[in-house]
Amino acid sequence: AKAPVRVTVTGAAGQIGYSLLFRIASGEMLGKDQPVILQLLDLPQAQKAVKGVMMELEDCAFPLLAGMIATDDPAVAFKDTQVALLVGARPRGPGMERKDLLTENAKIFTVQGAAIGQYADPNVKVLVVGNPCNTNAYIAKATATKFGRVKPGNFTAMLRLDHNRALSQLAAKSGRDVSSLKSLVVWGNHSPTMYADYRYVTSNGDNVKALINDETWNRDTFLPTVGKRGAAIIEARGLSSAASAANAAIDHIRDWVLGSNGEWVTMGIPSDGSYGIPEGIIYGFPVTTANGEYKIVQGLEIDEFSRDRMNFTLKELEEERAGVADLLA
Ligand code: NAX
Repeated sequence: AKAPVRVTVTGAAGQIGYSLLFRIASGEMLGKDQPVILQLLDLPQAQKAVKGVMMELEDCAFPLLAGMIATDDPAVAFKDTQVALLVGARPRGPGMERKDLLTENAKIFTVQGAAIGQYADPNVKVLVVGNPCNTNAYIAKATATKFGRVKPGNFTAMLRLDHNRALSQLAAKSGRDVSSLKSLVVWGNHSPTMYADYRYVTSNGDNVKALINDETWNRDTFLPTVGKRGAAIIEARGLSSAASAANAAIDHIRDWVLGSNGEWVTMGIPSDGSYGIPEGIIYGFPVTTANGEYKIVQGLEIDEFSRDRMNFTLKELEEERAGVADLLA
């Protein structure tokens, strides 16, 4: 049997945690033959609720669940961890400005980044889900890499929910099966400024943009629908996306660890300068994955409309980075 993989989940008592943990423990993320140990981090006041979730995990009698711990100490939660899902974050409260949200979260991700940098497995794969996820990943990366053990490329942010949302809108509009759609990319920030780029999408060999043949739909319906989907879910459900976010996190890590078989997926990763995106910024790129590594899809033509959109979402990320710069100095 395989040795268990240590998986850390932060914000384990939250609503995404509740949709995520059972699927990790059942083998949907790392494979049906891969035992896991869950290391659950949440705030002191949430420890009782985490214990409750652990009781339910026990009651599933998952064959692959080789152990679990709950803690409020990042040093314990990230000890030897091989996969870390950073879900817990400070939500925006009433009257809180965007800038306050950024700095409150910067504090959390500096602490967690330092713990990852010191205690995690050096090859740990980190996915940041907690918002603002690109900039939180940037902060965790900047803090963790100061210890010289974990590489910057191990820090990623979740654009996969935007990617999956865009796929399903394209399937509905084109009348094609969602599973037939290949080669979508969502550039930039996980925010309404993201740019879902459908120019290269194919379905059974047909170009989907040509099938739809409606640029007005792209600009006035598709991009706003995907960009505002999170708000639409809150409006309808009274709570933010949780099961779909957990599903996207599973997709992201599964593809990173087990490979995408040559297909493109979107990951928020530190830019290497590709497509003119400044190095180090955590930006949504098209990647293929194999052997636990991701590689940016190169050579795509960037037309004027796309460049404008890519710059717009980049500008927001640069502003976020500037907003936390003094905390990282
Ligand atoms: P909840 O409020 O249900 O749960 C958050 C949990 O995190 C709570 O149990 C809280 O106690 C814990 N927490 C807070 N600070 C912590 C810290 N410093 N260390 C450890 N745990 C801490 O939120 P939920 O709906 O689960 O959402 C979690 C995060 O995901 C939010 O920031 C949310 O904005 C973000 N999302 C990101 C998405 C993405 O695509 N990247 C989509 C869904 C979601 O909006």
